[in-house]
Amino acid sequence: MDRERTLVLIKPDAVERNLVGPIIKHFEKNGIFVRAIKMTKLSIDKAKSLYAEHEGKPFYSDLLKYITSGPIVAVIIEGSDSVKRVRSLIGNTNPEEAEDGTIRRLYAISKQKNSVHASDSPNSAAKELDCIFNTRLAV
Ligand code: 3AN
Repeated sequence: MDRERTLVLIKPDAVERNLVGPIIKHFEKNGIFVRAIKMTKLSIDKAKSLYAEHEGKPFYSDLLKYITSGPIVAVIIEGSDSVKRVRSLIGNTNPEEAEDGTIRRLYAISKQKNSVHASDSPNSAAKELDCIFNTRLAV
């Protein structure tokens, strides 16, 4: 699909360390197109909806605390095969296992403070974009 959309979140650890510019630049220099951007702070309800699949896991409550701890930057990406391309640019969840040159390898601190989120399928992208940007109504 030519204009496939996906969601990227630049997480609190990266916003706090002034990494919004470098992360967006990393996408753009790899041919990824930004369609919309907003800075926001996730409510606990939105965080629960975003991370519903992790409910019950040992790191779940820390994850909710962390992702709601400060501002994030939410980005709509649009372009051919964007879900896969963006996932490959961000790298493995664990920065120590992420390939050289990926965003998480370059900037992430830990598995939890791993600087960026990106939707893992077109289906999750649709749900997550709606959760953060109300895309059923706008954009
Ligand atoms: P990804 O973001 O690479 O798709 P998921 O969906 O497995 O990874 O995990 C969602 C988020 O939960 C991660 N980005 C990370 O912040 C957190 N997380 C995942 N696994 C762990 C873990 N073992 N310990 C702490 N946090 C974790």
